[in-house]
Amino acid sequence: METYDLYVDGTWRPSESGERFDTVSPMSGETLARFPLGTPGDVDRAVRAARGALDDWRRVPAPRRGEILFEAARIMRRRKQKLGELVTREMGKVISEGLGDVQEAIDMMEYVAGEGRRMQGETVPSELTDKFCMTVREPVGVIGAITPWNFPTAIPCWKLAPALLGGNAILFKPSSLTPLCAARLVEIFEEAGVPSGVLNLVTGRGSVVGRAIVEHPGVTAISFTGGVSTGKTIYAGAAELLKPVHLELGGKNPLIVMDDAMLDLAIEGVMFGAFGTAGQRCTAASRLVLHEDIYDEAMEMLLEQVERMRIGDPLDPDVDMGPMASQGQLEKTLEYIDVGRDEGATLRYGGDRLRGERYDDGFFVQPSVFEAEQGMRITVEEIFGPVLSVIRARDFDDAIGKANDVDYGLSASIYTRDVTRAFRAIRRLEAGVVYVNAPTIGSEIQLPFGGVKNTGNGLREAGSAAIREFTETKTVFIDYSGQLQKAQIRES
Ligand code: UN1
Repeated sequence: METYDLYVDGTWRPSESGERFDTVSPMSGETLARFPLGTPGDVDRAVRAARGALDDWRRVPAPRRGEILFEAARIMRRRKQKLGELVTREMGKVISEGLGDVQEAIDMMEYVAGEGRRMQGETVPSELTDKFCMTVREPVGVIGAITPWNFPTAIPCWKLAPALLGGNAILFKPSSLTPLCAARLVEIFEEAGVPSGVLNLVTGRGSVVGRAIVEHPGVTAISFTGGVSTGKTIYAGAAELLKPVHLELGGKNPLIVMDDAMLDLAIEGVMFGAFGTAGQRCTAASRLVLHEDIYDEAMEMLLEQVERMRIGDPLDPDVDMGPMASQGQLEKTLEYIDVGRDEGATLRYGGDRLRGERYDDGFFVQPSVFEAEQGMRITVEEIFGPVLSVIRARDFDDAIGKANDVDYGLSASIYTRDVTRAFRAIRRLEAGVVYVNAPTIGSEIQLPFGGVKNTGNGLREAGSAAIREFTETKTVFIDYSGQLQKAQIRES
């Protein structure tokens, strides 16, 4: 059994508690590795290491920091197959998606590495003679990166890569369901040449380690992806210290299919959007809004495909859906299925835990399809499982109204061949990411990612937002006139 330590100040060392937890395969229940339960004292040591490393790291020219990221991306490419398999073993998504997770991490590293030679500021004219105005991008300081289990390599890299490029030091606290993927990432950054103390890994409970990171005055800013209630706790805790926080929280994403849509394409998109990653994506299509004229036909096509889904060992390339990531996720999914039944939604497929020799050791649940009314709990609350609510819409306006009738706003999609409707939907859908004729999942890293309403706090990550998120703007005025010049104060 592999036993890991914390990674602080460039060395792997035990936590002061001496206690550990297991990371297990959601497929077989087998323990994959043991990790330390970090303490506030461990966080403090890591913050000191990060603070100590910051001065030298921020003075490394950004293109050089970028070269380290290019090297990390190269190592990751070489290990893509192994890492992808690890994602699948530790988290349970099917192998094609495990590899996709790693590819998204690589994409982000390469994108951000190139930014090392850009990191643009602004130059604008001054209102005064012989005066120069510009902005430069500077490190924020020590970043607390608190990451989820559903994208155990991609989401950490959305945060770690731009934070490193920006010249920051980092406290990395991964989900306790996927610490092994996190440790492998840290090893890659170490091998690529990230100096000691710049990147520190502290594993353990969110309520202990996460809280200590949020409350430590030496941590300058927090970037968090996860659930709404944890997000609110972090936001409130950080407010006390006026600490900048970036939050990427839940979704209840609608996929609208209009009466003129290419139905085969749309249903294929629904299958991938709703049941990819067993519905455990913030971007999952958890609501299918069907125009009433194609409702029956689309429903029939959908159910036929859901019945054919192959569920089982996610390492088997012929399997469509693996287990839920944890016992907790399985229970939450089953609870919501009960909620749906109780509130009168019609269960058209699924609804049960899968039993039998192939399934008993893992957290397997059937993909489930409800016919529901918009407004029921299963249509407004995030389930984070393979549960799809199908909602009937009279027309375009009704579909958009129902799509927007939730507190979240991450991604949304419409299938239509009518360009007018497509553009109207783009304008009217309340979401940070909108798709036309494609499912709600699969955002590319060179564009900003994030949502409106309760999905976040107005910020974005990835794309052009990545560097903004992890740098401060410094405004600089240089007066070379040799005299005191007064802005705004004029003769007339
Ligand atoms: C998430 O579920 O938290 O757009 C992120 C997508 C992926 C990222 C999902 N690129 O579905």
